[in-house]
Amino acid sequence: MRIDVVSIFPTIFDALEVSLLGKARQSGLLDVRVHDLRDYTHDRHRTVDDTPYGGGAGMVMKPAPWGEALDDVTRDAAASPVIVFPSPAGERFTQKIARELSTEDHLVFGCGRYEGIDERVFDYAADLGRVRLLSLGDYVLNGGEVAVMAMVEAIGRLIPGVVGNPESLVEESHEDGLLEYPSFTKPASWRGRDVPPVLLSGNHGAVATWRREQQLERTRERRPDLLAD
Ligand code: JBE
Repeated sequence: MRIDVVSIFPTIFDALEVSLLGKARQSGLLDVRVHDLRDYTHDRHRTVDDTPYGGGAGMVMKPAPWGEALDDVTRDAAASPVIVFPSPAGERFTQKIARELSTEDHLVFGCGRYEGIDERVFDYAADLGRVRLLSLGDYVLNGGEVAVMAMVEAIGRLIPGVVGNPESLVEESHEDGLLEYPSFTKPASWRGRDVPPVLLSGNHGAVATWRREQQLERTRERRPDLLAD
């Protein structure tokens, strides 16, 4: 999969070099290209923002650098990419969306800063690919960069071969719509706290039943909204 990221803080994405995703990049499973939005400006100050029409606080990202950046990263693309703009005003990013996006050949992420991006950019991007505004959650970040890091990690680890043992993917929180069951390792007793005896019983059926009950109980307590779906 090819991933292009456009940002005014490209070095934030240096963190993608490490760990699992770093290995996936080295082995060629993931081709991540990070672009500095300021490279698509032509003035001496490399200006990417301006004051909002209609007044109001903050600055808005100018459409021209975005237009050139999106033209550039989609130019030699094989197929129509999905173009993601992280935004607190977007649709909620979920494991289901991560799964969908993990099957794409080419993703483009546009990281906004300041009060946002000139709205015409989203309309223009729709001529170049399938546009999605996606939100990590109902809180406000300073820009899209941290949200894109999270999305790239969630999507990248679902690409076959990126996570060594595919079985470790299926038993995780949210893959079956429930929270994960609790995990324990040795020793069986630690600081007066014992591992639930069923896990030491060797009875696989009983273990599976107990884990399922734990998943349901935790989900009911912590995330009743998931059970409603
Ligand atoms: O979740 N997000 O995608 C965001 C992007 C930019 C700012 N705040 C967010 N929550």
